Amino acid sequence: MSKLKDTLYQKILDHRKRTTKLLKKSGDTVIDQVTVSQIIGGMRGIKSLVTDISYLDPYEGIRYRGYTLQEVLSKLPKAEGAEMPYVEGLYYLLLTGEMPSKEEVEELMVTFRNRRIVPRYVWDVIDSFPSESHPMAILSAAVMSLERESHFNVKYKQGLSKMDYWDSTFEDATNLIAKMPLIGAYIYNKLYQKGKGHRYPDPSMDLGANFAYMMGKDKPYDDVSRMYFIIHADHESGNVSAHTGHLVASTLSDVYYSISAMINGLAGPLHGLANQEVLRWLQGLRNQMDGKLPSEDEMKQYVWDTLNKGQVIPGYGHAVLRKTDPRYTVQREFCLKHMPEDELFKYVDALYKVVPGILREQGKAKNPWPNVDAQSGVVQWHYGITEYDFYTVLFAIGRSIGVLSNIIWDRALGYPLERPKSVTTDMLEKMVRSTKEFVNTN
Ligand code: AMX
Repeated sequence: MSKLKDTLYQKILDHRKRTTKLLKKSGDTVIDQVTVSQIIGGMRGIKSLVTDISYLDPYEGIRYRGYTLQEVLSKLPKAEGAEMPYVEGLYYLLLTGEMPSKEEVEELMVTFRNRRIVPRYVWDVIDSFPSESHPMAILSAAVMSLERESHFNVKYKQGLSKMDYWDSTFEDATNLIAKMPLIGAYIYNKLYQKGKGHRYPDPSMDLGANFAYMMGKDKPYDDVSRMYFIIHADHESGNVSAHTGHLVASTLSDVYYSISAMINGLAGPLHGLANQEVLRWLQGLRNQMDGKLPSEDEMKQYVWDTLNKGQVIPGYGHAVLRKTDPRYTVQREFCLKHMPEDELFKYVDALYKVVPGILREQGKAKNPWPNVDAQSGVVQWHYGITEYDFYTVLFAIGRSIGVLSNIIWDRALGYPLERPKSVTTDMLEKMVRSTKEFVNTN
């Protein structure tokens, strides 16, 4: 057993006792109430999922296993001369809750390296897509096509104890994470470089550096990849992509079905696709300005024009966060260091000064501050990835690391099939009529 798997197993044994005790002793304890607006309003804020991989505080932002993003970036081991840590180390941290040593990360890098090979039929699936297809649709299909590789399915058919579900799920998850960057780079190459820029992975490189290499990018794009995959990895369990992955996996569908579904959820403009929307929107402004940097008043006018057309300002607002997203801040700091003179970064910076005030004045958005997507496309654009349809693929590679870690733990703790209850509008109206508040106010 590898060090990671061994450590994970010990953690699982300990954690099972806590979950069993909670269920046995406190199974009927009420911890939340549900309002009509939460039911009609997309289940906002209802406490109904449990995960120990990450927690999203509305004012502080995401913590992975208790660590803030800044702590994760400074404490995880790094390659010689790198600014950003190994992505492999993040997988170790998310799975075990322990900050890995460099040796532990190196062992995991070998594990990933040995699992990189993507079967030929996956390339055929990708190649069979018309070139106008969205890269997220291709990614979803490519991951789906790998389903026949699932160890979990083979074991399940052989008759697997529930206690052992996590083991073959771990194998599947690790196999998939190792392959995702290769699949992503291949899709980029097929769609935008007509297959001419394809590079095989370099066995001496870590996951982030290899992705940069396969994309044909020089330093510091290796750090951009590492940063990008790490900051997008997890955002607790209620966001659409994480929740979809968990929901599908709760039926004991294997990780390929689950991650393909996760990718489909991420592909919506209110979620992962927002980063490409930001770029499209900024390009609209740039075209309108004939390339010159807009004044503050011109910027304000563009924001108001968008709102007055009934559209949202992409990259701003959040269902949980009530402050500037730390994932935005991490990228902003990277931009300030590496590309302060970038024209689009200047646009983003200028927007930061006007959008929150306008959204507050408009009075609809509960959170007027920028989220991760307000910055992420601009970084990619700067390093030559100007095909913004592709940005959500990068998000998906990162997000799969967190969602897969969660699925392994779901299986380890025996979380059951997810099945919330729905009611009809008639029932809802009846329930409201029968409450004390309704009687008193009508
Ligand atoms: N611009 C304009 N209006 C906004 C807004 C924005 N950026 N963010 C929220 N609003 C509006 C909503 O559309 C809603 O309007 P309505 O009452 O007419 O329906 C109202 O403000 C209340 O919404 P909310 O409770 O503040 O947000 P939410 O939880 O319903 O939605 C989100 C959250 C992210 C979908 C929303 O803020 C949004 O559409 N933002 C722009 C798209 C975006 O950046 N998405 C990426 C989010 C991060 C991610 O998942 N990658």
